[in-house]
Formats: sequence, C-alpha cells, structure tokens
Amino acid sequence: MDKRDVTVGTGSELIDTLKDIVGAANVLTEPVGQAPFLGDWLGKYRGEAAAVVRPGTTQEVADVMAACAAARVPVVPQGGNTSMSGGATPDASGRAVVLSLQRMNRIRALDPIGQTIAVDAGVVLAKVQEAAEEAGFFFPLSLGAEGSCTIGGNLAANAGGVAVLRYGVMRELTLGVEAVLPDGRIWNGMKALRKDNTGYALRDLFIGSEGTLGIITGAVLKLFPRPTARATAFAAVVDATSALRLLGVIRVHCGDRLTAFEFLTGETLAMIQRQIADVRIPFAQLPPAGVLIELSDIDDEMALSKRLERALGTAMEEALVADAVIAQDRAQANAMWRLRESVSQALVREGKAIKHDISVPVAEIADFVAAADLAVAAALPGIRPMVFGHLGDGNLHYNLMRPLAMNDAEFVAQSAVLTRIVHDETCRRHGSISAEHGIGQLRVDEMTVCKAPLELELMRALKQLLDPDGLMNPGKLLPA
Ligand code: FAD
Ligand code: 2HG
Ligand code: ZN
Repeated sequence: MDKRDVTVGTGSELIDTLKDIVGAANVLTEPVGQAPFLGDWLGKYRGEAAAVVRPGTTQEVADVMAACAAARVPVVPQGGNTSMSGGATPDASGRAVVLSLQRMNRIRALDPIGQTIAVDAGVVLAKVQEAAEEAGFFFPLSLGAEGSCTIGGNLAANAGGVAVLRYGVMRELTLGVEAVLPDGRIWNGMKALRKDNTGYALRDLFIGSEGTLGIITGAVLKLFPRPTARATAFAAVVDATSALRLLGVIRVHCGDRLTAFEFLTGETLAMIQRQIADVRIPFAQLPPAGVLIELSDIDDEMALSKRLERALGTAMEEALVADAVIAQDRAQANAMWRLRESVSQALVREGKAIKHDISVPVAEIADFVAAADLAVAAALPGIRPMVFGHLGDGNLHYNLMRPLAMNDAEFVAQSAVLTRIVHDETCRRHGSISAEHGIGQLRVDEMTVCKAPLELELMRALKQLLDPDGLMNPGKLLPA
C-alpha cells in the first residue's frame, strides 16, 4: 500500500488532531522521518504506520490516546525500540499510530531519604543510572541496550539483564507507575510506598504488559546504596553442569555479594572473537565454556577480590574450573564485560539466528542445555547452538545458527520445528518461553502451546476490560 493511501485510510482528520495536540513537528508522516520507528533492532520485522507521534507530556499522551480511540486507530507504544521480540514494530497494514515516548525524558524527582527516583517513561535507562550515581546512589537494572532502551520499555517488557541475581527484575525495582488507559484516562499510581495493601496491584498489571493495556508514562523506581567495590573474573568451565556447581560454590563463599553470573559456551565465545574486532577471550586457549562472575559490595575492593580468589580456588580444587582470570583493574573488568555485551551484535553479524529466551528452575538449567543440544542436533545435524545468558537466574538465550552447509533461507524455514523442540524442553521443566525479552510478535503463536487455557482466559478478560476495542499494540503478546 502506498504511503498516501495509508494516511487517507486512517483519516487525515486524526492526523490534524494529533498535530494540534503535540505540534506538527512531532507528528511524522513522511517515510524518511518514520523509518527508524518502523523496523526492529534485529532487522527481523518492518511495518508501516499512519503516523509516528511524539508527545512530550502525560497530558499530551492522554489526548493522543483519546483521539486515537475516537478514530478507532490502533496504537503501538515505543520507547528505545530495542525489543528483541518485535514488540514495538507496527504491522504492515499502515493503520497504526506509533506513539514514541522519546520526548518524555525528564527525571521528575529523587528522594534521598526514601531512596527513590521518579522519572518519565521515555528516560533512557543509562540516564537513570547516571542520575542515581550523581546523587550517590545506584540503580541496578543493567543490560546491553541500556544506552538506548527506556524505562517505559523496561517496564512494559519487565526487563531483566545482568544484575537480576542480586537486585531482581524490573518489576522488583519498581514502586509506582503512571499510565494512560486506551481511552485517554490517566491513572496516577506514582506512589513511592514500600508497603501498600489496598487491593489488586494495578502497577503489576502494566509491568510486563508489552504495551497491550495502555501507555506507561512515568514510574517511581527504587534506588540502592552505590557499590564501592567490585571484583570481576572470567572462569573457564567444562559445561553448564560445572557452571551450575560453580554457582553454588561462589554463593557459599560470597553470599549476596554475587551480582552477576553470566554463562557463554565456547562456540559463543569463538563467534564473538570472530565477529567483533576489539574483544578477546582472557585465556590462551578457547575453553569449552566460560562464566563471567561479578561481586559487588560497599566494602574495600582488595577484600572482595581476595574473597573471589578463595572461591575460585575452591572451585579449582573441586575441578569445576580449569582456569580463571580475576580482573586486576577496571579496564580489565570492562574488557570482560565488553566481551559479554558484544554477543547480540556478534550474532547479528554471524547470520540469521533462531532466537529463544527461556528460563527453567535454576537447578534444571544444565539438564535443559544437554537435552536441547541433543534434540536440535538430532533434528538438524550440524546445527550450531550459541548458548549464553544469565545462568544464575535459570535464563539462557538459546540461539540457534545454521549448519555451515546450509543457507540462511533453508535454515529459517526450520524455525517452527526447532522452536517447538526448544520450547517443549522448556515447558517440560515448567519453564518459561520468555524470561525477559517478552512475547511481542516473535512468540505470540507459542502462547497457546505454553500457557494454560485458564491463564490465557484471564489475560484476555483483563485485556477486554482495559482495551475493549483491541487497539493497543495489536498482534503482540496475546494470540488472536
Ligand atoms: P521498546 O523496544 O521500544 O518496546 C518494548 C515493548 O514495550 C513493546 O511491546 C512496546 O510496545 C512496549 N513499550 C515501550 N514503551 C512503552 C510505554 N511507555 N508504555 C507501554 N508500553 C511500552 N532485555 C533484557 O531483559 N535483558 C537483557 O539483557 C537485554 N539485553 C539486550 C541487549 C541488546 C543489545 C538489545 C538490542 C536488547 C536487549 N534487551 C534485553 C531487550 C530490550 O532492550 C529490552 O526489552 C528493553 O526493556 C526494551 O526497552 P525499549 O525502551 O527499547 O522498549
Ligand atoms: C543478553 O543477555 C540479551 O545479552 C540479548 O538479553 C540476548 O541477543 C540475545 O539473544
Ligand atoms: Zn539477556
């Protein structure tokens, strides 16, 4: 459909109304201006939109939503557009309005006594981290896209990342939420309360709702004491089973100081080295697998480093670790983290990946990897699993790459079969087919397979209550 048809089809009246609300400069209708909003980070999805609208205040969001509701036009909320599940990309119909929160980027308030920060939903995560640090605090959500993802997106996707082990997922870091309902009403849930037992937690309904229930416009987040000491190490292990046992040893020696425990198979490490110029593994030889471990504390750094050394020494005596390197300074620690954070980019360069984001009970994660590796290899000999992620959370990114003898198109044609195998291994262990990336459009068809009918029925009832016309982010999260 050509662009002009799209605009006329959804009503130029609505476009004029949107311009009145947010100013003409913030209603993008031309292909060039819209382009960055219509495709996803992975380059997997591309859609069309009648307009991209960029409101600057909660009231403007409310007015935009009321106008879209009146015109019966679907709305696709978008923050930093870093979704790994196509969650923020509109469909191909060109009917939807993409509502970008980019301009809602104010830190509203920071309370040093209550240790909270109130922000607009469009604030980039790194900016919240910086604001916390400037005030002598710490906001712990940390992920590879932190320089561009937004708090609203983090909330809508209930983001995880590399510090969940110690601090929890986004839901656990949030006290209050402000949201605009599909009909334009504003719900002000910006409470900074640690305790509030006044009925159903509406806040939690919006967290993880992937833009299907309304627009999150603000949030009150928890702050934490700023860690003054960090100890970072890379350990070479044989496989996920040794990594899991290593996790136990580190926990015994280091307790809650354990902040990150990130697993990468040797094939994944080799791929990163192949694809990213300025990273290298900290070992002379490629190990079968590696674990990036970080401790943090408000104690002194030397003591923390010694503690990690002792823990790794024990793990070596127990033959769980073949080799380990403890970072001697921040630059070495940063280099280890750069290796870890380069995986997604390396995967994109390596070719088409069939992506999975599973979680199982932590104790079963090694069994999952062994079983899934066997099953996918039996289905497609030569397949190359690139497995990495937050092993300490029971969450791995089980990415599959093509056998070298196959081309990308032939491989992608196998997606449904391979995903079925991976998700069956997950569900058999009472796991989740989306630990942190969300369902979006990538996994929407899997919902009927992996969610109980009663769960789906309740979710649909809530959707019907809040969004009776089905205008919020259609095609995402809930199967038709
Ligand atoms: P978007 O991509 O814009 O949107 C995500 C979803 O939220 C969509 O469904 C969208 O409609 C909805 N949405 C966005 N803003 C709002 C709003 N204000 N109100 C209502 N709905 C909204 N994720 C992790 O959890 N852990 C990781 O370790 C991790 N690492 C990543 C590394 C890289 C390199 C990349 C590219 C992504 C990574 N992600 C990770 C995925 C992604 O960054 C997160 O899901 C992030 O929370 C999305 O934020 P965003 O602002 O980009 O949201
Ligand atoms: C990570 O943990 C992200 O690095 C991205 O969640 C995972 O690219 C991926 O599959
Ligand atoms: Zn992850």
